[in-house]
Amino acid sequence: PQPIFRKDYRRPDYTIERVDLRFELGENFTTVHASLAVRRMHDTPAGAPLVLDGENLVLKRVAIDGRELPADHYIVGPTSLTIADPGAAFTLTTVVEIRPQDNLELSGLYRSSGNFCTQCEAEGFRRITYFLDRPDVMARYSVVVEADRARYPVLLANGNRVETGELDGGRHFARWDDPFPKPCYLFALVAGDLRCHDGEFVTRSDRTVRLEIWVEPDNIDRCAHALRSLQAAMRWDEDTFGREYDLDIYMIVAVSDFNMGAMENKGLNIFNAKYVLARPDTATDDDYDGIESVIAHEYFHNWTGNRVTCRDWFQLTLKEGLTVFRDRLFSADMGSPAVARIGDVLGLRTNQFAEDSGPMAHPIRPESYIEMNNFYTTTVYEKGAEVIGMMRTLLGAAGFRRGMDLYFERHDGQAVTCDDFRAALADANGVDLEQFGRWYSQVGTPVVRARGDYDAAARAYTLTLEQAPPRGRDGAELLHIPVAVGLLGPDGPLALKLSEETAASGDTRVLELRERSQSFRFADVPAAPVASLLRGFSAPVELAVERSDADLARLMAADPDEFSRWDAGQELARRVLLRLAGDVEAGRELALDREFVAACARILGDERLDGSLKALALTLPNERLLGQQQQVVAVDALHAARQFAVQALARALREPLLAVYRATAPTGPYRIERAEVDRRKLRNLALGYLVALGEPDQVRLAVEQFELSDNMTDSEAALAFLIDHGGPERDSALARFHARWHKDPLVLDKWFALQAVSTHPDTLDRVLALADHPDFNLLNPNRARSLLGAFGLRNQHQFHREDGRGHALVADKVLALDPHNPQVAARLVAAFNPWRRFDAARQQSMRAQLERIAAQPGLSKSVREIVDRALA
Ligand code: B3K
Ligand code: ZN
Repeated sequence: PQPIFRKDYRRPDYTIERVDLRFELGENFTTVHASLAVRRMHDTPAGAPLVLDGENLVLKRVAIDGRELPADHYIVGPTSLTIADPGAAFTLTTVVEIRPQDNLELSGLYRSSGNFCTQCEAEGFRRITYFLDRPDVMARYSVVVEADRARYPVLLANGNRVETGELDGGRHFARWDDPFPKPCYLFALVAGDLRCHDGEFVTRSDRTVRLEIWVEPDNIDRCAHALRSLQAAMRWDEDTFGREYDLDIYMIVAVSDFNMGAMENKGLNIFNAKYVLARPDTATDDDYDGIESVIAHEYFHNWTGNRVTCRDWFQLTLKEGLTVFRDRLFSADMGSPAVARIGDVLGLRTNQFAEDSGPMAHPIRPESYIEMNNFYTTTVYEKGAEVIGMMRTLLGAAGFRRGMDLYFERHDGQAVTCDDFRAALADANGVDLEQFGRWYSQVGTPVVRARGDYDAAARAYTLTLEQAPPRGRDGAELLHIPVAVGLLGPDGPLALKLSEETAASGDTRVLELRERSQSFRFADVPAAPVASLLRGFSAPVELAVERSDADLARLMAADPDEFSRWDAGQELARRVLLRLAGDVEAGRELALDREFVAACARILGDERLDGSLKALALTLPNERLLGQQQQVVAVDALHAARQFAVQALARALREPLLAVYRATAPTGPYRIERAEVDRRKLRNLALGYLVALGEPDQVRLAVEQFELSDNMTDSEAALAFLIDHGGPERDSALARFHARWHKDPLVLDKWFALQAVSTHPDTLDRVLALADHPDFNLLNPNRARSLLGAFGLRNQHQFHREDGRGHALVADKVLALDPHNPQVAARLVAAFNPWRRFDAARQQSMRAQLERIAAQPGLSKSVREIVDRALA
């Protein structure tokens, strides 16, 4: 397959203004009637052919303005329908047959739990009917859905339901009209036996919007949190960005087979059930948060994505980076901003930094792709959100809002580019974002070096910041980087005064680094300060600065920026763990740094910190993050070092940890509220350390918690620790959990995932056995991810076993899945991307698996693209 390049963008020759669809849904096949009002673009030469996209369609009829098209007027190719010289404006009618029941790719129209549903982004609509399947073709849709009434009592599509009725043979229909022009990737249809949890929202201009959450009948008692989240998101977007919802109805449907998290189809979101369903006994605190943020994300797309959409798929971050940024602002407002930010940054560093330094590295606005679905990446989403966040930091909250307002004013109803967005921000504020624009085209994580000089006589502190290109990418152009800085004096944070300023104010300054190297001079600094750099993680860069462990300990204790306190602690922990890994490799005796233990003890006892922040601060950096800091990832030594540190910390802090565990016992039934979440986070952190001691008394605490808790947060945590511990307690807990939950897919996914991420040395054998478990189903994306995704992408130590058995297992499953669901297989095969980062034996093992996959005849273009890039 040939790549498609951003530079080759051309507007379409024809556009489609109106779409009338009729779906006759059936058990053996589905017939799709389409009437498209097509118009030739004014500068398209007369006679230019109309080339429509289509995939896996059986064409039954094609007519123009009601007249059958003679066979020599069109050509049906494997992925297209070409019509010679169709005219300047006409109605094209096609009738095609499709087989949703055989659609295991879960792209286009498919079946899940017996119901019909769709997924069209990025290029699934062409698997439903012949169309100009590209986001810059925006049309008004009218859709009739016909189906058997008994099996499919509920018939949904985008927009407003304008007509329903009975048909012969026990069938019925519904007609839906969507008044807003949209690209076809936002088309959606659902038919099935579903129940509705409903509510409403009154907009600020006093319109009542009906809210409907549709689920399979058994799940009707798990929708309340999703509805509340939706209402909160609607209110927040009005308050924060002045954006009001535009239709009279907003629907969300939860399905069990879904390739990703959710989809923002106009007025009819379709969701992975994982991001809708929650009940205290089935969903954890983190699940509740995940639901809140994904519901909000899809809702926010109504303005950033749907009303204003992307001109072409290279612009994906226009809607995704921006919408992730918006859902993060929302989550920060709903809960703890510091906790939210720490979570974002952990994810960015663990996943995005790794992607950006490996074979799949690409700019947030890619230059080329073979399979677009491979570019729904952490770079486009999360780094894209960081880029938006930097512009907000540079413009300030009010300036950013002005820019957003102008963006909507200029582009409502259009399909636009990232440059259009940046221009709106710049124009609304009269600033120049030209240099900043390079963030859209550069690859890799830039490095910012910092050096401080204190001049006691002048009472001045000079901070020199320097930017260096990402590792291995010399020649990269200079970026515009906001670096938020504070200074810590002996008695705490200093009020800052840059030498050009007249008076000191505030304790944070955003310095704008635009040159290779720039110096910033702070005046009236009474004593040598410790600099707190990149507060709030003000730019997605790697910070290189020489700091003593003592400086870090001081930042950890006294930085007023909660994110930076956490970050300083993590850096200290990283150093301690990397030194320990060195000791492991050199065969030296291991001992945990006393200063580090003391710092951890202080955090545990710090009254100013809430439980969630304590838990985050006391969680040691994961093995993947640690590996990124090494030339060659020392898989076993890192694992041994981290395991040792956990146990040593638990030994040193046994009594305070026990005290914390006792003091945080629940005092009533589960409640999903901030203080309670904090309490559970801290309690489970303490339990994890205690169980790691391996002592019967502590293991018993976990067994009791597992057996007595009334909620999934506490039982899942206890189960995870028991799995790592092993032994009979593990087996009996797993058996009980399975017996209780095996009919509940989302909970059973946890049962698989916990075993796949375990640190226990027998994990690989257990994962192998689980892959043959009767409840395992490779074709269900959630289940495949829960076992294989968790193992291959999150369990560094077991996946990268030296004997290569972990690699072989994942490669086998990639090959087994690829013929059915290439999108999910492509996500899984990415586990091999970092292969060059490992030692010779592991490199050879991974490379051999990549080559085996590459040699597979008929490999999908999705997996082929990833594997070819990895081997290149
Ligand atoms: N826009 C969808 C993702 C579509 C992925 C296509 N492979 C969900 C989201 O980001 O909101
Ligand atoms: Zn999105």
